[in-house]
Amino acid sequence: MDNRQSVRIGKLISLILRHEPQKIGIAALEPGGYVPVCTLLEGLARLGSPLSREELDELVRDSDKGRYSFDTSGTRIRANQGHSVPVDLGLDPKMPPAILYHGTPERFLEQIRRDGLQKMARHAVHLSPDEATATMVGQRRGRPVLLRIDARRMHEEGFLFTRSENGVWLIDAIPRQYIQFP
Ligand code: HQG
Repeated sequence: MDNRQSVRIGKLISLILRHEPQKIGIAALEPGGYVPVCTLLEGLARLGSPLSREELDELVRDSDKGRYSFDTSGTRIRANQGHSVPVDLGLDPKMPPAILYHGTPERFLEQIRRDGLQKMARHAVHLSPDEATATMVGQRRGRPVLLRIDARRMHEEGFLFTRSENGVWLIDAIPRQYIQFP
């Protein structure tokens, strides 16, 4: 598979595992957000994008953000984060670093100043442990602004953070008083 092909099929796999599992006939994700690998491969073939198990392994291994993972037996696969369908990723709450980062396009700032960070269409607000990643996330849709989140204080005050397998921090919402605006 060349790079263009793997990006295209990666997007289709993200769409299925995060947003539309019904595309391959799955009504709901299994606990942990998993779907059987064989169902995914059959579904991809039916959608006109056949993929071998070896190619899938390669795609999971080479995903630039580590977007997908297999369960311990290797028979089921999930997206590590980014879902819009209801999902219980089965992650235990973890102590976050003192500061976490969120990158967002400039045009959302006014609303975020008013309402804090909301999960919008996804199952959680996504936060990065470093500025560079957050800036990349923000610039997907415009001029990025970097927000610093006082995760230590939130943790001390009882907010629960989880961390996805690929290192993205997830939380329900960030009230505005914990956000440091530039
Ligand atoms: C913004 C990609 C107005 C929020 C990335 C964001 C990430 C508000 C947008 C992952 C708001 C939602 C997630 C409020 C939040 N008012 N706007 N109150 N609260 N927003 O895509 O964090 O490549 O759902 O700032 O790399 O941008 O797909 O979230 O701009 O890891 O693997 O609403 O998706 O990963 O956008 O990105 P998103 P996100 P993948």
